[in-house]
Amino acid sequence: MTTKKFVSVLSACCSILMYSITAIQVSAVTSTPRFIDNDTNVSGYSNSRYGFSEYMSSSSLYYSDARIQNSGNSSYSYHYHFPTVSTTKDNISVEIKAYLNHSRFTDPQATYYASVNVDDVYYKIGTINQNSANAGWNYVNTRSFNKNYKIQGAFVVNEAYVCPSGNSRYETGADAVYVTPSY
Ligand SMILES: [Ca+2]
Repeated sequence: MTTKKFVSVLSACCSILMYSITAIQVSAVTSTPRFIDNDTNVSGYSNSRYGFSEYMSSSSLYYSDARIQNSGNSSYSYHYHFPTVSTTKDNISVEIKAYLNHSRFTDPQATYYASVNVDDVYYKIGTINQNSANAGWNYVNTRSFNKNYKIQGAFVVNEAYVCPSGNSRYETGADAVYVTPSY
């Protein structure tokens, strides 16, 4: 191969490489974190609940407050509503983090759910042992959803909630959460 030809091939390879990099940048993932606290206007979003009637205050809690419920009834739930994150892309993942920092939060299997479309169905994102959790922010889990979960051609994420495990020897805490849809 002559030097001229080699330069020409090299140049073509560079062009393909640059094109590939551009293509990767175009398909970059968009992450939209939503922060929601309980009961306060600190996050600007709203809450609703079944059970979780006890309101607690402590300096260790996020914004000094939380809600708590005996873990015996797994049909109770504490809900975090937030502005809709929507996409028509064919895949989405939802990550949940929970702020846990109180000795009464002992549920070994607190379960976190999120909505992913306009239907009234919520999907389990993950569980966490609130008793052994770090004092502060804890990663719960990330779950991915394929296009079969889309309704009316879109993913629509605007709510998450936490449920007790069902074991009445413990208590489930509901303090601040981060819900991050990525697509
Ligand atoms: Ca709080």
